[in-house]
Amino acid sequence: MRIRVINPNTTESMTALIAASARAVAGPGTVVEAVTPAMGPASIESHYDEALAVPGILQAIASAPAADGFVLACFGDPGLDAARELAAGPVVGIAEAAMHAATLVGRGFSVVTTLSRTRGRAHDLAGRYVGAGACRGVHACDIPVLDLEDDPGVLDRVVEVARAALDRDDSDVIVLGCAGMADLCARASAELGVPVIDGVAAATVLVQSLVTLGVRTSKRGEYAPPPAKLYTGPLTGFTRTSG
Ligand code: 5HY
Repeated sequence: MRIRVINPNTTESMTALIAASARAVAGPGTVVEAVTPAMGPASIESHYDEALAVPGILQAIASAPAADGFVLACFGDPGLDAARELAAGPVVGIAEAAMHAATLVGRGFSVVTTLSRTRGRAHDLAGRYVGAGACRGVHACDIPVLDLEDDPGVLDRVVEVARAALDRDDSDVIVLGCAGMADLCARASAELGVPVIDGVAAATVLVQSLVTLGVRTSKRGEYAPPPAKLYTGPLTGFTRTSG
């Protein structure tokens, strides 16, 4: 099977980190194709960034008709519903996958994310995916997304925030709130002594399982292909001639 893993921001080095995490859990016969959109924000840290990441994501979906499934590798799960309308195969966001996985291995999880301003989005997604009760808290380490790669103290900082979160939230699982934290997962879990969930790996495994189950996104209702429609200006290329 072929899984296209989309990094919704345009930073290639982050796509490489995401690819390594996805390939580490891909089964024999699963080809992981990690891609960087042709347009969008260098990182996603606001609603504005998220909104403007969506056209690049949809282009990356539309240009892979042969892919069996897709992973949206940004913790805000930007454009998830639109991507499900467009794609035939399953589309899973890393926040969605990580939160579901966390509920399978503990009673309550805490999210450790990058900037404080992204916490609201994580809470909203938790409410949608697993019910507000499962997510006991969302905590920021206040490290910008693109600094995660070169900041030598990032692991210590994430572990420090996670340890405080476990105590404060009385939680027993940590969810990493950014694709750029994927490479910290095993070391953080070893230091904390609790499950730590990397959404990139969790989403890759979930898509792989759905494809193996032979299930795809239902096209009966809300996720039916978008209707034919004219788009203008810079979005002309998104014009749809048939539903
Ligand atoms: C992510 N931003 O996973 C999110 C994390 C965040 O560019 N990739 C990004 O802070 O919301």
